[in-house]
Amino acid sequence: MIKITRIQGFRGVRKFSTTKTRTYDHILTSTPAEGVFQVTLNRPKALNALCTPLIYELRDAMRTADCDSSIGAIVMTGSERAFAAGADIKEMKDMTFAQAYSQEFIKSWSQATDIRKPVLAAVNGYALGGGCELAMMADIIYAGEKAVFGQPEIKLGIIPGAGGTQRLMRAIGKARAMHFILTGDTFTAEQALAWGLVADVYPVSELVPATVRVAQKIAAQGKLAVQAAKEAINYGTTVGLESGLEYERRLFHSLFATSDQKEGMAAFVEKRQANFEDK
Ligand code: DAK
Repeated sequence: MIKITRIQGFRGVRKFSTTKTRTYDHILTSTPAEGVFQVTLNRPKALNALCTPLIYELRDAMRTADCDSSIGAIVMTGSERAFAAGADIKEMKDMTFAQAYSQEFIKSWSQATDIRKPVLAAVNGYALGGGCELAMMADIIYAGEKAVFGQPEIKLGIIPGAGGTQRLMRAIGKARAMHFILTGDTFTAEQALAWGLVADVYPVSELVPATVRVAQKIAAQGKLAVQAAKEAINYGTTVGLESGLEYERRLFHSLFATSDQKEGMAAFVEKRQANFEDK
């Protein structure tokens, strides 16, 4: 059951929160700052291995936050030891082709992150296999300095199946992606930063607060412009430059139909803070 609460939104605008006040078995949810929703993977004994029920919970929480007008950005994190050590090997070890194919095994993962609001992954510890793939589904990854990334599926007789071959290659280049996917070797936060997979690296205990601060900064912008920027960047990762530029231009034009554009530019001219109303 969805609890509708009227809350004081940021910049004095009244917002409706539809975020479910429900508890989950494998994730924790919270609102650590104004406009920020946080999902914490919480299967500590299994290093946050991504079993199917966890993925369904993640999908439910993320979608609920996506529909909540008081939320402007989402932080996805795990524990200091593990963001997630991959898909749950114990769950899938006896799976047959027929089961995987008929149930569209793993498809619900991308549904979990296929949302309009920015998702920021805060990665401490292991982000392996499906854990690395889940982080790469986010819009920005920040890492703790002891984070360990990798796609070790080759050692299990399989290959990455939730975007690893495609997203890692786009993020760090073909030669490095080939190396790590074909050997199963892992790489460090420092390497991930140097190669552009992560946006920044923080001391372990500072990672989540720092990520929440960025999320809060994003949440304080107009949601329509944030959504358009995310859409344009993501569209650009799937098409050539000309199509990407055209798409960006159309979205840019469309924002002149919003009150937020009028407000943002008026605020600049009047030397005051903009009061975006997301319309
Ligand atoms: N699944 C299940 N349990 C896991 C797990 C995992 N991925 N990773 C760790 N655990 C469990 C361990 O079994 C252990 O449980 P107990 O034995 O105590 O019951 C507990 O977590 C602690 O792990 P360790 O004792 O191993 O801890 P260590 O510190 O010694 O080692 C480690 C940490 C992360 C290096 C190690 O646990 C490890 O190598 N884990 C597996 C990493 C891995 O191979 N990940 C990739 C999984 S395969 C698909 C799409 C996608 C995928 C599959 C199919 N299709 C489209 C069909 C994705 C596949 C994957 O992600």
